[in-house]
Amino acid sequence: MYKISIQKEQVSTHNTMCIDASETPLQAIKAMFLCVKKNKALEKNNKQKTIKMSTIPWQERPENSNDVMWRYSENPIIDRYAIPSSNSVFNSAVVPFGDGFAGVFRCDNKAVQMNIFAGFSKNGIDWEINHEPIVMQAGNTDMIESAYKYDPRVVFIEDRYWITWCNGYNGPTIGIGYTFDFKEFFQCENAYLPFNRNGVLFPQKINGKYAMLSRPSDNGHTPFGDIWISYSPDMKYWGEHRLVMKPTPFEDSAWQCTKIGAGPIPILTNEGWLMIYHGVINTCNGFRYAMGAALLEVDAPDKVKYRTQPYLLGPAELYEQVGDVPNVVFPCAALHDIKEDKLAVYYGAADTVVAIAFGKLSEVIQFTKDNSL
Ligand code: BMA
Repeated sequence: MYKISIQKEQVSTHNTMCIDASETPLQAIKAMFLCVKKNKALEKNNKQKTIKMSTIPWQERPENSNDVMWRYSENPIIDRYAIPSSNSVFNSAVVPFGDGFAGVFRCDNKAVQMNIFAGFSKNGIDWEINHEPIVMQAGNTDMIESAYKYDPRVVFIEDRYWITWCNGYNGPTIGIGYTFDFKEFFQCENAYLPFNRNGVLFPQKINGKYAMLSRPSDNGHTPFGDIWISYSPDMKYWGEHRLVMKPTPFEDSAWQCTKIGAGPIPILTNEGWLMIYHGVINTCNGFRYAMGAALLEVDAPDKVKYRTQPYLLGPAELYEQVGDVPNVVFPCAALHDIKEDKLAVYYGAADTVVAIAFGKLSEVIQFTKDNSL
């Protein structure tokens, strides 16, 4: 065994590759090269953090609206044919990056194969999406099989951007990966057994552990689904699974009576974790997806303090009602500015395009408290 002395914290998720697996001198040299490269990326990333963050996309509430959340007037912001190969671009995630924003986009191609693509934007509205999908290298595992990837979420934790997505490995489960620069990507162990979807990480450790919401499901169009939370010491082994919330009784709040799933990365507020989620009702014409919010206890996010009885945003505009799958509002990301009291939620519309909805953070929180189930 060839040991390499590199600070453990600096390469924590590369441990398997950098230290334990160095059986030959060649492997050891390769591993060292990788670690040095990673540390350079880390330094660069730390420098980026000192750059002033760009302002998030924003538009005031229209004068004729009393809604707690309202749509961007130029929606949809990303067209289905945004890249040459795409049939649709939807259910995508964005995050502040450098002096602008980066994102991971779900682009289904014209064979309707699902994959994730990196993209960049100065203002969070106009996006340049790479024409080639993300290529993963091995992160904390050698097994990076993936028949398909869809519905990504992205979050910055500690020193890197973590990505979760629905990963095809003998059925859908939760894939995890990370990047320092949105150029090189590393795939880790899947979090759970199939079948699972909507894996959403918290932006910081809770009681010393990484925390992730997810939605155990089936191998098809799942006619059920609760939100669960699980914890991990190392982003590899997940356990301490706890139920967070279930669909509601039909008579209480029918828009979320069939299944629910976490959406954007939860936001830490004075009233707890603001978790925006999707809720589904099964109708004569199939599933209808709308968006609601809940407030979870800060140190025990399996405890729901409040949860909206009415939805915050449901499919009502043409681009939400008409597309490859009609009547879908599917939030996967949010940018927020606590000081400015602003929230911008990115959602997939009708499984075809990407759109944005705005709200005042304080009003969304108050609405959630005042209209709780
Ligand atoms: C879910 C997922 C989402 C999709 C939604 C509506 O099961 O597949 O990607 O947006 O259905 O079709």
